[in-house]
Amino acid sequence: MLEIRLFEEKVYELYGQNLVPGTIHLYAGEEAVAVGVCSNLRKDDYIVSTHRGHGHCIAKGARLDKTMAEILGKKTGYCKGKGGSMHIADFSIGMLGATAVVGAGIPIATGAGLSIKLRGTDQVAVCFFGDGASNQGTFHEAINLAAVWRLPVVFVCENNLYAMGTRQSQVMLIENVADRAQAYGIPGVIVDGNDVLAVYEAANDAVRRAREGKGPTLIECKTYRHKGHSRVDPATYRPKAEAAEWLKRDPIVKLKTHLLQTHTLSEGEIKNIEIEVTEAVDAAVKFAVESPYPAPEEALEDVYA
Ligand SMILES: Cc1ncc(C[n+]2csc(CCOP(=O)(O)OP(=O)(O)O)c2C)c(N)n1
Ligand SMILES: [Mg+2]
Repeated sequence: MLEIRLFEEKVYELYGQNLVPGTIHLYAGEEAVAVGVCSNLRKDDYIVSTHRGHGHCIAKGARLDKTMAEILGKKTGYCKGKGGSMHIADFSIGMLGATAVVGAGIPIATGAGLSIKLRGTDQVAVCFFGDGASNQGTFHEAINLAAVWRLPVVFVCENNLYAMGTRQSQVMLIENVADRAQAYGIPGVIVDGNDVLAVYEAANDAVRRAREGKGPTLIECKTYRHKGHSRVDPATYRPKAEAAEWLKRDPIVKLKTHLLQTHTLSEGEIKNIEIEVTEAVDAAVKFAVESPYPAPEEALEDVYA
């Protein structure tokens, strides 16, 4: 979680230095979702991400340096610098891709689930998406098919209360996205998305069910993004008291407190983790900044297979 947090802080800094082409959507504040879920996955399991995907990549085992290089549009990035922040994919770790099209990843996860079933393996496909995406037609179609065919898919809704500047209550008359699971006859689970251990437990049950051939689960993680929707959005549409309340529930502080209180880790051990992670992120930034851009004549390479 700390790797993701410090990575995102660097992305924000580099964006301010005009080193990031396009836009960015930071995952800071939502780290417990990606980490709690992906800690249950094997390398050969699949995930499908969103426009807010850096944290999903890192949690699934992507390298920090190649991820940062891709975000900076460098040749050494996961997609040779031609995808950028919203198009990072690495099939070798089961990261099927981020997508800029809201809701588009949900049927891709169902497709991955169908592929697993047809090949007869015990892999699992996990789909991350937002509260906003849950109002797209793709959500309903893809979950219904996955339910009917009992596909090994875990649908993970990251409900951060907003879709850009639109509050969930303006576009949904229900409070819980998980309640929609009933309509497809699958379990719907609500979990504190800022509590990594709670997310881990919920995902553990869902992944086991999927591997055992019992079909999909919809998990709704209640969370909050620390920054605005994208770029330098100051998020003035969010009530100050609401933001302050959620900032107090920082998932990293929450876990740190738990680890100290249970004497799982000492202050010194936590400090060492912080130093180690800071160095790893700094090294990734150095690698990315110093890497070359792809040459103009490479523009059409890899476009057609
Ligand atoms: C099909 C589609 N419609 C609209 C947009 C513009 N758009 C980009 S992100 C976003 C909000 C998505 O909200 P949510 O699914 O809750 O994810 P979050 O950004 O909160 O993580 C919208 C409307 C888009 N990229 N694609
Ligand atoms: Mg949202």
